[in-house]
Amino acid sequence: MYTLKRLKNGFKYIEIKNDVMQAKIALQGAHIFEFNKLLWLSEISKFQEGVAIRGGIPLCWPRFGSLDVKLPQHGFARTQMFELVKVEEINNRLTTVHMLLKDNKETREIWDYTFELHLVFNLGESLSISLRTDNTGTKDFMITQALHSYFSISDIKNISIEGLQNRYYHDALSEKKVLQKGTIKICQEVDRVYEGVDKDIVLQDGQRKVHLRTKNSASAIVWNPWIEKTKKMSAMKRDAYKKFVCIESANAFDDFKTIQAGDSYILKLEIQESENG
Ligand code: TA6
Repeated sequence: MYTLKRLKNGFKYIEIKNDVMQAKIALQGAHIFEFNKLLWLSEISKFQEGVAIRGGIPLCWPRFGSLDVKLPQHGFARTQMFELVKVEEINNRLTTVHMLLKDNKETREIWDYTFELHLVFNLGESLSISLRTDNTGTKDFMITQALHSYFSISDIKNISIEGLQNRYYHDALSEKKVLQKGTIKICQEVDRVYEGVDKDIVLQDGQRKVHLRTKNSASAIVWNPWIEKTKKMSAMKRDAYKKFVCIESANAFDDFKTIQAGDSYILKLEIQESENG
């Protein structure tokens, strides 16, 4: 069952429920901002056209980061209005949602390519996202992208992240390339782009485990702004850093993708939450 909702300022999202989950997805940015208790959402996030929601899973496309000065940080997709193509109740434990963004006058002004961007969510025992880029034009184009997932956690001091051991990362703070030794624990600002990612990533939070499995992604970002950076971030309370960690499934930096005219590229992510038992 799903309902199209509209806030007083006209901001539109859909609320989807079935026997195993409740989710909310904004049409702007095809931005899922609730999936059971999996995702963190800032209590002071704006829900306003043209402003990215702070939390959930923002879509970074056609760029991750701010390396292309002609494009906004993390690209324009997260502030573009997507079309709701279809909601399908496969059964009482699985609902799929298909949203679509096509190039338009505004996007062509800053990124002169024609494309279709298809987001398909599988909402059930787990959360799966398929991000398909179709190059519908006559010119090849390059993208970097990320599903910039904010995960809700009990407290930043309680968590550890497995699966990135022995992988190099670009440290955005020191601008150095560093080898990840062992499990990741966070006790300071962390902003790292991991490369050569070829294993599932597991976020451990006490007895709770969040398992990330990707397809066609060889890079991942781990980010927590910690105390000082949080003060500079929009739509974040001062203690927000304690309650979320971003583990972002990406094609970022050297993991960029060149999509030939008429071709497509699909990044897939499946997130499974479980309690150790
Ligand atoms: O993915 C990490 C990062 O690039 C950080 O450097 C920080 O800027 C974060 O994304 C949030 O960016 P945003 O544009 O959503 O405020």
